[in-house]
Amino acid sequence: MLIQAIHHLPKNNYAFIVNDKEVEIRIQTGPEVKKVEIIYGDKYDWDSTVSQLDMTVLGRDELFTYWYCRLYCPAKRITYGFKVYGPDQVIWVKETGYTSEPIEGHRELFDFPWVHVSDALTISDWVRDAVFYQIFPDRFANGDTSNDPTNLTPWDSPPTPTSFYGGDLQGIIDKLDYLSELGINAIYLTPIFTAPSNHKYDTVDYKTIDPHFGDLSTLKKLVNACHNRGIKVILDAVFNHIGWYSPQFQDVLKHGNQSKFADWFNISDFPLRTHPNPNYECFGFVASMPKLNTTNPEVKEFLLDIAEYWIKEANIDGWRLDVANEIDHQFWRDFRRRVKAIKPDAYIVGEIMFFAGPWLQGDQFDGVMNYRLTEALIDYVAEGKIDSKEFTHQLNKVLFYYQRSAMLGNLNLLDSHDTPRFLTRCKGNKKLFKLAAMLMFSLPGAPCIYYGDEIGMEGGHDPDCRRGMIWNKAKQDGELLDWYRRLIAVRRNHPAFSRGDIEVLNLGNLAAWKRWWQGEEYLVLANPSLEEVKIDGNQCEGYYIDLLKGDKVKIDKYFLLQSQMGLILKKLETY
Ligand code: ARE
Ligand code: CA
Repeated sequence: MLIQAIHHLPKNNYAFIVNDKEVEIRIQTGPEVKKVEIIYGDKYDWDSTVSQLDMTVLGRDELFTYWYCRLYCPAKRITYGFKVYGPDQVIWVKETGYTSEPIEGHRELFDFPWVHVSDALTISDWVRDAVFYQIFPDRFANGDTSNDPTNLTPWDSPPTPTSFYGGDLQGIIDKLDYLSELGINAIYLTPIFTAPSNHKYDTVDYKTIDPHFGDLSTLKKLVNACHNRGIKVILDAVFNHIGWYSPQFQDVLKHGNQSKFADWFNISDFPLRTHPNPNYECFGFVASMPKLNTTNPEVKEFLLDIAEYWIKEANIDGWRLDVANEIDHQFWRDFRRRVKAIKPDAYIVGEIMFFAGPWLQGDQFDGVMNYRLTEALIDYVAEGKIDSKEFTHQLNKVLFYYQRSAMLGNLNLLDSHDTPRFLTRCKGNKKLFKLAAMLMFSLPGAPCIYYGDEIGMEGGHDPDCRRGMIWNKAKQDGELLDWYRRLIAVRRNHPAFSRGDIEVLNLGNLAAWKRWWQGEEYLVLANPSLEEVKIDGNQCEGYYIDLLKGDKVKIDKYFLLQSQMGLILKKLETY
């Protein structure tokens, strides 16, 4: 047995609170392990409470098998160890190490000392059930030509890094019928505060709406109109850096170390310079985006006040946090406290493209933009670089990375204003694009549609992925729009997809998983390959209904899934 492959540590994603009386425990082993038992009890009453339970396989990746179980712990505390069955050996795993001697007593075991629900990451219902629509305001719809910037680029010509199209908040208000018909129930707007660029990530004034987008009253009107339709609105918090033209940075440029804002930034020496490299910290090497010193209490207060201001003033429903992983954890802990104090169900979602476990422990974010999943879908569906087995491994990794509630609070996306469009990655292959969208809608985490994906918009790297939204019906892809409407309806009518558990299956060269919720069971199958594939194994035999087409389907070991096709099925009791 590969003893070195065995890993467990209390808390994090290996032991976490499910509810006030239940914890989930997970352990990693090598692939050869046949069985794992957990031995657990209350350390204050060990002899009469000690019990044992078989653990279940949660998933596998290329190296490891992950096991889990849920433990009911009425005393709100649990102490535990593991019994691991290898092919030729049985060992017991304790906090102090591995032994071939059976566990006796609790002294050397792992401990989950108390179930404090206040420490747990709980995701609000609306977030779990959300279907987001991401809007880049300059490019979505121009509802007020009187606020247009000068030198507009014509709506249907290709974007450059500096072109303006005239889109604004009134334009979004005008298109709410379209969004309601599509079925989305949440909107994420990239930045809308005063800033010189078209993307507005170089903020000048966090307390005013950029005049090309509208003003406070337009934002209030938009949020109210959305709320009346059951649509939530979140904004982009660009707190890692400020814009070159902000009064604070301008003051430092002018007064150097005599500026009262000198400590708002991290500056190596004065005077400031930008060549050959900036002598102050910034976002990447972008001199026009000086990084804010969020450990300075004045800066922190300035930013936290902004976070509260827009919730109080315009009643927004949460924040997407730009470059969230480059700001200190203490800042985000206070951010969460302040935001949740005024809106307990506000959504806080970080932009983190790497492993985000440390931010998803309950004290900082509700979720992250799940770019790891995006990458797996690109490799598997769009580019065919990995097969079903490898995709399943990647998926299990993404699922195992985080505790369960964080999985449900993540924002899943196929693309965004920072990446090429998914359809373009598929080289225009609609079958593959539809398949990827289907997979995203059937996985845990709120799906987020980047404006225009639903009507077949294409676009390469930034800025090409930021073209003007196509409103001419003749140029919209009606087949895709219909597909998206159906996917959204399936997701919203069947809570298993937004709230339920998931089990990833191994059915040969297919991606497959089960979802279930309150006695209802669902099966998702996908085959992006160029060949028809036969189901391998009998883990899902039975009768189902195809939720996208309405047909009845019988799944058995002879079932063939066509090339570049996917299915979302609901299990039927009888045929
Ligand atoms: C401009 C150019 C880009 C160029 C960039 C860097 O357009 O082509 O790559 O400069 O010099 C905003 C604008 C961008 C602008 C940028 C700088 O929207 O158009 O880019 O400002 O002026 C990394 C970060 C991630 C960040 C992306 C852009 O980890 O946080 O880069 N995303 C946010 C926003 C952006 C925004 C900013 C941050 C800055 O969502 O829109 O940019 O406020 C790989 C890497 C990632 C990298 C990613 C880029 O996956 O692994 O680390 O993300 O590519 O997509
Ligand atoms: Ca306008």
